[in-house]
Amino acid sequence: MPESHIVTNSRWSRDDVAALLALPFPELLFRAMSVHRENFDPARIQISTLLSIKTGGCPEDCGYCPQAAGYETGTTASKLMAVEAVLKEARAAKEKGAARFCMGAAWRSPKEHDLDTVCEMVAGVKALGMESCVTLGMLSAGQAQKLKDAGLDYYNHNLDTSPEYYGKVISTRTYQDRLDTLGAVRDAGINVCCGGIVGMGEDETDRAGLIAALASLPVPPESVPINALVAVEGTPLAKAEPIDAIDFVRVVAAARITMPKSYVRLSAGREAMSDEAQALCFMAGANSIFHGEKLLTTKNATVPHDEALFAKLGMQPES
Ligand code: SAM
Ligand code: DTB
Ligand code: SF4
Repeated sequence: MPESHIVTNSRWSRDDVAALLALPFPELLFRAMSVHRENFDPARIQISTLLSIKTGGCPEDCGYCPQAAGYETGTTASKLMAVEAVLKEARAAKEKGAARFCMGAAWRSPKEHDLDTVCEMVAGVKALGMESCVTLGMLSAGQAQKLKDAGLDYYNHNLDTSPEYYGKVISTRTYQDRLDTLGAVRDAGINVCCGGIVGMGEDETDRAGLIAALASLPVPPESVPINALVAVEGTPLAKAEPIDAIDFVRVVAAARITMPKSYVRLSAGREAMSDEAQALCFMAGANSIFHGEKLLTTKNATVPHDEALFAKLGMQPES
């Protein structure tokens, strides 16, 4: 049985998390920093690189997503990349210091022959000595087992928002569908990467609901990506009001306090964030980023900018 199955989770209600989010900011930050220090070296950061292995043309209707076929976003749909082309990118990422290589596909769920190709990619990334992560949409138990057998380390599948706000953003799959996929991944013994997006017009209760849902999974996710919406022209959320930077830091702090042993990843949205806001996120317990010029289809903070920021903050990649 994988070690993660032994760790049982403490339950966090939405009210508990709402109370954390409402704390005076210095108090919240102090609590988050204390929990972070008890569990991690606060000067170390886990570096992941992201590659879109199959872009656009997705049949789902996630209101934030530039890859949904139903929205005019200017994203060009492509076929699944060839294994060798993906491994070339993985080698380049390794040379730039990435410990984990994450591959994303714009699918509702993978077809069997595509899954076989992704399994080859996973095995190739592992052979390079890197950790592997994929995000391919919904999975059955059998598909999760196939990925595990290929050596997959992490599967990313987000709850995205609170159960209550979810229906305002996505109609083509349910919250329960997502929980079922997360269960299949966990049961196959793959580490779970699961988080959400803020800045989609949700209120503080929804943010509390998202963090409570993540922290109350039967076993907490090993990795928790917190995305700030990248508002893309053509998507239903193109005009969403951006989240206030301090409110964003509060969400990161609540994730750190409620999931003390998880990596909290400052994911999409860093390009629009000031150095000071990112520094506050790292103080509040974020200890992982996506490094590289691009996320899946949108711009990320640039590599030289990140390097300068880490040098300023005296922070180093985890080896
Ligand atoms: N299609 C698969 C799925 O939805 O599970 C995998 C890829 S999907 C792009 C992965 C995650 O990216 C989504 O669950 C969502 O949380 C995040 N995401 C997508 N578009 C985003 C955006 N514009 N801003 C922030 N996060 C976004
Ligand atoms: C996650 O939570 N964030 C990443 C990753 N998982 C796959 C994706 C962010 C995508 C941002 C929009 C884009 O670049 O298309
Ligand atoms: Fe498709 Fe994933 Fe985008 Fe939803 S988030 S539209 S499932 S690529």
